[in-house]
Amino acid sequence: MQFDTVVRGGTVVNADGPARADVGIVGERITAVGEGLAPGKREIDARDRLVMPGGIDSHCHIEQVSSFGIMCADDFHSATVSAAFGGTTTVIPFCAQHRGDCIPEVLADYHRRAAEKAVIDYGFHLIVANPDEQTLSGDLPAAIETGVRSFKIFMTYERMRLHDEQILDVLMTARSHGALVMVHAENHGIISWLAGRMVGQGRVAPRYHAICHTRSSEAEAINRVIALAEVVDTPILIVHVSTIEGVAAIRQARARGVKVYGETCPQYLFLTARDIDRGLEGAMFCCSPPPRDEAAQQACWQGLKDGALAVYSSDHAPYRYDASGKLPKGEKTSFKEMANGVPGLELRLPLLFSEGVGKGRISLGEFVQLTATHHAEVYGLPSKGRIAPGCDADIAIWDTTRSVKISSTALHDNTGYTPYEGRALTGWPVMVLSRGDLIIDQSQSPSVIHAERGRGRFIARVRSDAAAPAGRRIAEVEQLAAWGDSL
Ligand code: DUC
Ligand code: ZN
Ligand code: ZN
Repeated sequence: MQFDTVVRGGTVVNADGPARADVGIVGERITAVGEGLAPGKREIDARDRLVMPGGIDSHCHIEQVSSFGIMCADDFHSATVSAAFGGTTTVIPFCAQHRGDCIPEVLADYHRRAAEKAVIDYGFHLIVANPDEQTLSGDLPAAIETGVRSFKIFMTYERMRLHDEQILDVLMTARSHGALVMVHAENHGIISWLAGRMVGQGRVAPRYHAICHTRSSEAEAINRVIALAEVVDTPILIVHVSTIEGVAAIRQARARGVKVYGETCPQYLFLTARDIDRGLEGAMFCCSPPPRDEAAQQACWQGLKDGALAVYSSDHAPYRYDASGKLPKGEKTSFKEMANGVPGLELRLPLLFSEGVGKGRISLGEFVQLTATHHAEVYGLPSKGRIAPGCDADIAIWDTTRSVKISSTALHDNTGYTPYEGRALTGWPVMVLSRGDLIIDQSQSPSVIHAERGRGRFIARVRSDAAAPAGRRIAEVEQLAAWGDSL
């Protein structure tokens, strides 16, 4: 069979490491990987380049209203264009239920907006803020049936947080229907009590945001939700882990057989609380949890190396540094009023490549695992995250020698700033293919995008092994079972 495209002469990198190979593509799929493939109708020269799976960003907020009621700065077009320029070919943003929202309407609304605008493929997680009977026994199982196989729940944020009994309810529903629960784990009481005191004392600058979101608040919440998950033997994924204690808690639980996965993000590897400590402009670095210190960065790198942290996502939550986002009350905005979040879709991979692979902290195979393959495995995307026959031809071709000085003016999201302004990175995704289409070409200047609005497709995700119970019950529950009771 003649190939439509052959990516020729490059070094293909999968989770198990690099190998010299050509990649043959027919239609939207990879059909062959090997040396000396027959000519294709189109040939892409990948000599001296790395040929890697396009990134999967399994944690990003797109065209979403936050719990503070603020619409983020990117819609499905600007966000997915930005992702593609950064080498990402699949995103899994959130459909957000706010209290009082009807889940089928929420899902239909996000589907409609994404279908009109996305330029790369996407799945959805569902944020669950109101786990009532209708949600638990009707809406969540129905959402799972449509391929929305993960929920995010919050242990903090006044308008989103669930208490422990509600968390157990959501876990049981996920267990019964094969979905994965993602958890924003921070202790609400610690944060809100400290914030109340700070504001009462007139301490309202962004730096107090980092002070109130203590390390202990993350550690307590991670340990508590692991305990809850253990009671009902239901896998969980802790998102945006930022602390030494958080990484350690996940590692320890995994060592005793609990199915708990961890995620970290660029802001916890490349920023610290000092970035927030620069007056009002610190708002541009405020996210929850906040960046910490160098020791916490080291712990996150170590977690990525040893498996305590399985995935590296952006938590892209773009808010402009103006009244529409970070500063609803202008210069008088207190840290409690500003939108939480930092942009990161476009720079997620270049930052990890340059600082991780380039500085010898991780191998090429680990880079692919953390940015693509593990996301596909954990979230049930069997056709994504690998360069192998049968997989979608979602490919990023990297020039490992290209040096780039980061400037927000060269980025494609709508945030208007980047927390990484001025940094020098080495290594850049110069060509990006999505289901066989060459959608981004940055191999020459000016760079070109060939991606129509709406070409991205919704991917219904499958039940993943990661979401299956470990088959392990803690002693107290075993005792219940022995008495003939069940959960
Ligand atoms: N924290 C979140 O939980 N979500 C969006 C951004 C942030 O900082
Ligand atoms: Zn969160
Ligand atoms: Zn988030």
